Amino acid sequence: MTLDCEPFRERAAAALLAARDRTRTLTGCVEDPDLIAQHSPLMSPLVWDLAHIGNQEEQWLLRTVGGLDALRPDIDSVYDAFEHPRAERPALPLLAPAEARGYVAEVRGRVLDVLERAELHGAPLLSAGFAFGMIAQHEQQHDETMLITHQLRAGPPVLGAPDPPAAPAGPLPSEVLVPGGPFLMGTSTEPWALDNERPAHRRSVPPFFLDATPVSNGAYQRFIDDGGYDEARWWDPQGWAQVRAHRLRAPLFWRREGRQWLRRRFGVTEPVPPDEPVLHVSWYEADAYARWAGRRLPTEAEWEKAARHDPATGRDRRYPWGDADPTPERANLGQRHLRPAPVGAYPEGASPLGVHQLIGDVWEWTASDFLPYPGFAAFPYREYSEVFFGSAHKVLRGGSFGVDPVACRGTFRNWDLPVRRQIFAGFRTARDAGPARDGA
Ligand code: AVJ
Ligand code: FE
Repeated sequence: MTLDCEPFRERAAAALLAARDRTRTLTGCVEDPDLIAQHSPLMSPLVWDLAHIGNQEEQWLLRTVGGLDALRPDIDSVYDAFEHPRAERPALPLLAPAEARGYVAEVRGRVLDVLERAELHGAPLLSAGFAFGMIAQHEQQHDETMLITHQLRAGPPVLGAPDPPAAPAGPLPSEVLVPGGPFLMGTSTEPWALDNERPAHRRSVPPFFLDATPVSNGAYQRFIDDGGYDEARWWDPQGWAQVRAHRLRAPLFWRREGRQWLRRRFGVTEPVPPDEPVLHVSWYEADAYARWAGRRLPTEAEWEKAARHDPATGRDRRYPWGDADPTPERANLGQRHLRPAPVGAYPEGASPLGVHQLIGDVWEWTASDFLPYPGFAAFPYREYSEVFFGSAHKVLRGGSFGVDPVACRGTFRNWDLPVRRQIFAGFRTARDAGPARDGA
């Protein structure tokens, strides 16, 4: 069978271009000193991310796929994320901003030549343009990382975006019953799915209730007002230790002024909007809130079943709304807005059962550790997923306003340490639907 490469070639070129436009926005909106500076020990200097994007692209698309000689083998080690933790990166001999820009542009020019003549079938690395899709996703992931750096950066705002849509009038049910039984988790067919999303496999979950929307700031504030941060009983012991060590009282970037909570968002301070999904909470804060509410975090399998399974047809789809790609009407993705939308603002993105905003707005912490699926095979490199498997990292699902659609789908798995608060993470809660709790 001859596969038609052309649609994939076009899709790959468009995805690489979109990523680069965004990288240019994120690195072009500040002066050079702000690119070199480290705005938080948690993050790299922006200019490290920039050249790292180019270096990964060079290694995979020019050397491995294109079979070309290395352009800058001398900088591989500087931009190897495993050799140098983020806190140490400012001290490395980094390319200066102008050099870094020249480097990524030169790599990209050659990559487009490689893409022009590549056969996008056969070898798994090239099949459906996978390697190009992987590199576009990698750049977009670093774009989200750079957006986090911007959020941590002090000073006046440099990024702008229109407000997201408002929520339509009328309340939503607070929770939705997801019937128990099997579904297909993960994928073996999504062309650009990364190794940890594979392979598709049957899973069964007991019936459960899931929040119809992410937990809002208003709801989270009730936990704060009820003394949530003062009572050990709501907290995982490690989370309680973090609360005590850092005297946590509220999500990151929140500040109390008199009776009001304010928060800083990309250089602007504003009252905390009660109807927006809560953002910048750790897994421990999400877990504590859920326990306080008499609930729990959903498992990763529960989240994916709610996001992909259509009980009416028994099919498992790519997104809550079906198989079609995300649009601005369905989900808040891609830094189109610089904040999550109010809960309920994306009725067109809801699942058949009426679960809203599973995709976009905020990454959602799940109860689950980041583990391989049965039949997992590292591809194309162990350092993307495999070295992170284990109990240290918790899985996040669904994607934030800061992730591009190319790196977000019903099967996509993100992960981070449970103490992390600077990422664009919120959560929703669940409860068992066993007969004992029915109607409780
Ligand atoms: C999947 C988002 C956790 O940013 O550390 C970027 C993605 N991997 N470069 C990260 C990634 C290599 C990764 N996350
Ligand atoms: Fe990377």
